[in-house]
Amino acid sequence: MKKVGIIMGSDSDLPIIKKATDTLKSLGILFEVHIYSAHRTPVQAAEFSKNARENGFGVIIAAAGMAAHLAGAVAANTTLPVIGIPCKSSNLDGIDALLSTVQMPSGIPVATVAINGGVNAALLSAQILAVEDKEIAEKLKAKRQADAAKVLEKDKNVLQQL
Ligand code: RP5
Repeated sequence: MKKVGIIMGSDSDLPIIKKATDTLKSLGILFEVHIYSAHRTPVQAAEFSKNARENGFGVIIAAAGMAAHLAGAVAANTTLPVIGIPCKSSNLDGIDALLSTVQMPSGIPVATVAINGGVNAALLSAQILAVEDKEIAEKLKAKRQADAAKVLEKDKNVLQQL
């Protein structure tokens, strides 16, 4: 099974990454996590990205806040799919990171999830791996069915709450 590489720009992004790793664990997907910053440790971020494919990764999640250039910098150094998580870590409530992450110029794409979207970043990475991995595809299908069942249960009970 290919692994998911997870990079965050700072340990202050950890609560968002935890949502992603919990989701990947629930699906039995292997991952590796690093704190590599595009501006504080750019060499390590680039080296990880350049070697990611030969090191067994199938997709990379990159989470950063403020002037968030980590996902783009990672994507510049690999042709693996890169998912950017814009993190809310400034007075601008994550809008700064959202625009920085999503507005990649043509040629180097970053698939951007919602601000602090750790769960969806993990699910999207699972869906990318599931293109070639039937076991992951089955687990994703089962999760959707379980999630739908929970909503239908709430639907049954909603009237009693009003
Ligand atoms: C970004 O700047 C990080 O991804 C983090 O979201 C933000 C603030 O970093 P710290 O000053 O908390 O280390 O590089």
